[in-house]
Amino acid sequence: MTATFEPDADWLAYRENPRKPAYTLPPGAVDAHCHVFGPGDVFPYAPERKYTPADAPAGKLFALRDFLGFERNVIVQATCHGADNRALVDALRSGGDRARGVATIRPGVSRAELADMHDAGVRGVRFNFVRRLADPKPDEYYRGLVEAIAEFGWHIVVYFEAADLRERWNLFTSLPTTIVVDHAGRPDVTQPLDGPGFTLFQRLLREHPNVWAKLSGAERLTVSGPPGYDDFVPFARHLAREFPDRVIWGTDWPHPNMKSHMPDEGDLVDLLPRIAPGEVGQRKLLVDNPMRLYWEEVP
Ligand code: 0GY
Repeated sequence: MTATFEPDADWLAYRENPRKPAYTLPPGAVDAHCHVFGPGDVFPYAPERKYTPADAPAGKLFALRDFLGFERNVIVQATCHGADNRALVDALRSGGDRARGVATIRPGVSRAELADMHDAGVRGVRFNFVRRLADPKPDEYYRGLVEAIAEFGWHIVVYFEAADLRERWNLFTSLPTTIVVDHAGRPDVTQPLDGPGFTLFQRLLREHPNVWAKLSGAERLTVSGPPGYDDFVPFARHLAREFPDRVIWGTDWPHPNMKSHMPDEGDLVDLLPRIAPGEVGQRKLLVDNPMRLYWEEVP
């Protein structure tokens, strides 16, 4: 019997018809943060999930990629699939060399499973510290997983609330791989750039050259709202200017758990020339950096 799933009552579905962005993406641009959900009757959602989404299958993601003008995707395993990476691997295999992935793994994962995911295009694992999405674990839990992936040369993606950075500082600053922080470390955009939260996050990047930032999440972090997301842009622009070789960007399609509004990806893409003014910075953000991280061969 196949499982059927009803999305959460307050679930906002992605837009079927986003507008065409005014900004033309550079050739080879990578959408370096997006997800696939299900479809649930083929790839069931995890029993331990904290939300049930509407399906958002790979075919829709690749159609959006082409419509917006991206060349490639980095698909990040979403927490609603737990550590069952089958939907991700299926999407990666159908995306071919134009897709790479970030998986979720648990202790006990076998070498054969990791090798199969590597073959499909997985190049990293994600540690999620956001409590409404995943139950927190002690640091040792994550250190064990780091050992498991060492031979594959994968990096680690971390997702946390800005207020929790201090608590995990020792873990993050002792990991031996590249660390990519989701959604610019989730700054409080009502605070100034030199407020304590964002200052600590910048210190993480300044003192640790293996730490990168994803400049995504405008729609999640904004208070001022669409289409301009004017309060988020200065935070992303600051990071793009200070750390031009360690920033990447993604649409975050299909925008899980958005409650205030469902963004138009045309608006999100049109933030890019404001986040990274100038051709060189835009190429680094959208092409060179993600290509280095996800498409260069690792040992
Ligand atoms: C995101 C953000 C969220 C959800 C997830 O894996 C997930 O479920 O990452 C969120 O709710 O903030 O990056 O998609």
